[in-house]
Amino acid sequence: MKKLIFFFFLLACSTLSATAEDGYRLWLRYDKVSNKALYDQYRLSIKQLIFPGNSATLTAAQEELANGLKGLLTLELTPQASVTANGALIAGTPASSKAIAGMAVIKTALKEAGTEGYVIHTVMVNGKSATVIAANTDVGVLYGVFNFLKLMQTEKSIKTLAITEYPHIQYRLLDHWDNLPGQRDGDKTGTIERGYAGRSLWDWAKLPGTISPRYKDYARADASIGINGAVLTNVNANIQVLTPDYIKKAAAIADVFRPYGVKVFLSAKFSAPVELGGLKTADPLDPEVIKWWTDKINEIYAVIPDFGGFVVKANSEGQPGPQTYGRGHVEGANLFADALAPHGGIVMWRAFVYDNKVSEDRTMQAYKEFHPLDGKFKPNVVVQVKNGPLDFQPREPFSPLFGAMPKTPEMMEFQVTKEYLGDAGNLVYLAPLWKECLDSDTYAHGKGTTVAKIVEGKVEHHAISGIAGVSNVGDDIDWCGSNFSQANWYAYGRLAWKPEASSAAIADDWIRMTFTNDQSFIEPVKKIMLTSREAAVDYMTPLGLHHQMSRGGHYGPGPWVTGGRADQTSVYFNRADSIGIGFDRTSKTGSNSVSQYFEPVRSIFNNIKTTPEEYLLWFHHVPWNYKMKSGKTLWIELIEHYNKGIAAVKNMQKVWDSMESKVDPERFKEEKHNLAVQLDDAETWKGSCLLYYQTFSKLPIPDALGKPAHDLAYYQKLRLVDKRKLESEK
Ligand code: GCW
Repeated sequence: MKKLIFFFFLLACSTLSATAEDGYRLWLRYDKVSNKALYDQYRLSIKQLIFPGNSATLTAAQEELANGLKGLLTLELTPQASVTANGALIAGTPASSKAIAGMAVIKTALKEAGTEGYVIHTVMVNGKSATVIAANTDVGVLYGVFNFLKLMQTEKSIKTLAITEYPHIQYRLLDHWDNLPGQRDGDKTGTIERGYAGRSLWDWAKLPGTISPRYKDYARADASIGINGAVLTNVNANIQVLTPDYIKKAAAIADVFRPYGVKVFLSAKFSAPVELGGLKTADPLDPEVIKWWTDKINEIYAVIPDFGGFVVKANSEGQPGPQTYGRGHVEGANLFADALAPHGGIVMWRAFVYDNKVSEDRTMQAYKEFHPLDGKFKPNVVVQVKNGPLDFQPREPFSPLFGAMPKTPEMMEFQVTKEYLGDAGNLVYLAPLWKECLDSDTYAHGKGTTVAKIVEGKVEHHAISGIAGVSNVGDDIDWCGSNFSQANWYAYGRLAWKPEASSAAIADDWIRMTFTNDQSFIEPVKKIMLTSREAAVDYMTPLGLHHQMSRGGHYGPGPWVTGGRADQTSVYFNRADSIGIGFDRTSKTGSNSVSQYFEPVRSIFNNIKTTPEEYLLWFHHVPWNYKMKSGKTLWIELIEHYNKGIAAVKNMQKVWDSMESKVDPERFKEEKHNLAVQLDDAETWKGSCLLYYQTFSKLPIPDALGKPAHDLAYYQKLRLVDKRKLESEK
């Protein structure tokens, strides 16, 4: 009897662990296809496998395909040499596969695919129908395999395929702002700056001896969405990563990533020659400094032959840089460029700079410093520009630097981790934010010169193009701190591959792969994802307001934040006074940041009447009683925006609650909890901001628009901290 009970206990445990949804599998779940008709179609289309080749990347692709087919179709195939029946699946490159080398149609199609693209075509071979996944390179085959599996994961027909895909941007990176152990006092394992999903994935203490299985799963996830590089370390850099021991550790990670086409990059601290090398200076023109970096870079390439290069944050927020030694960005960046060039490496020089002297308008600094330097950088320097001129706000206009340096490749920097958007817990799907920027017309080379086209290097014909996303990945079991945060990793990769893709289509794929192919789940959940970013803008910083977050953590509201460095405070940005609110950036009375844009953008933003209302308070100081397009006053509309944001979160809750029967209990509960917190947050944002602004406007909040539940003193004492809890400040 005892034995029997024990048996049932074990059974219960194993069923639990088999069904417990911890989010680890991300969008690569490969659960059995539930649609019977499609399952049958897939089985008929895949009866035979012809996939020769034994390079590390082809082996990874074969393994992924085998796992996918086993999970999706309960199908295990032994690879064969040639097509003998209908339903062959043939994969490889013209070099790895004789069958593919012999197909004229495929070879023609491959001309469009470039070095990382692929084609998936239905063809006839010796009178038999076959599906071909082909590429010019092994990594292209791997990308093709992931897409082929995605077709089945998202329940698309695979009967007649004619797909050609290639990345529109060359360097598609994730930047990890991961600290090394000890970088912060008491750190045993690395913390992550602005990370909300646990600690660093890279277990430096155990490397290179112990390789966590998560490195491979991380690389698989990256490769599945086309990400081809990872900066392992924080841009607030630590010299330690350049020591021989750490270079070996980085090399061990690079070895795991390599088959998946993910290159390793590092951040470089400009003062390393002094701090690590014992030199007297880090002056980029000093021959000893040049030699030090050249030797260091050679040392890295000796163990990481495909090392991607460096990202450098120089002379920004206290980081050392060439200006520390009386030189400029050009001398600094070119120093690295020269040493990296013989190895094919690049240097990503960040334009996120602002002076130690507080300026009249912080948003103008990047342009001011970099615009005059166009044409002076070496060819393997890429200037990395944040999407907006300030700092990853819920909404910013695009940075005026895009298109303003036509002789220099400009790389996009997005933030996937939600520093200013409610960290991992709040549901905010970021694709619409990124699309808004990518689709913005800079007019740099006439109408239609979108930010995307600048970044892709198309209009300006650059040899290099790149995009970086500040990663939201940590060592939490679900990687991103919540299930819906995974969607942002996914969407970032998809947009990096193809900035023209749509937020809705990406969300659709992600929901299907992560949750279910059930339409009655997909449509409502997609809708709330697509409205979630606007909701966050509405309840945090509507109508062009920006940087109203609490000091330091940037999570909750802090419109009253003052003191310390002025251009990091909320009052510097909201400029609320008895007349109105907003930052005057116009040409006549303001900072004239509008002058940094091309016409007609400049004039549109310069005129209060033509400025789109979503950017109104970004560019104008607007009287409280100003009449908006709706005919209502600014004050009333402001209130209504907070209400709209709150209503949207309530709707998200309602929709999610109605999904209970369609989702597993673990993920259902987690999101239910997160949304409850988000609603609380949204209401706190409304109360905090409106009551604070009201001390200037002196206007009432009409009863009908909902009075905040508490008074200003209450909100000012409250501190929305960390993730999911409210704490009172002592
Ligand atoms: O927004 C700020 C963040 C810093 C970050 C900096 C940057 C890595 O608050 O944490 O530092 O941007 O992008 O360099």
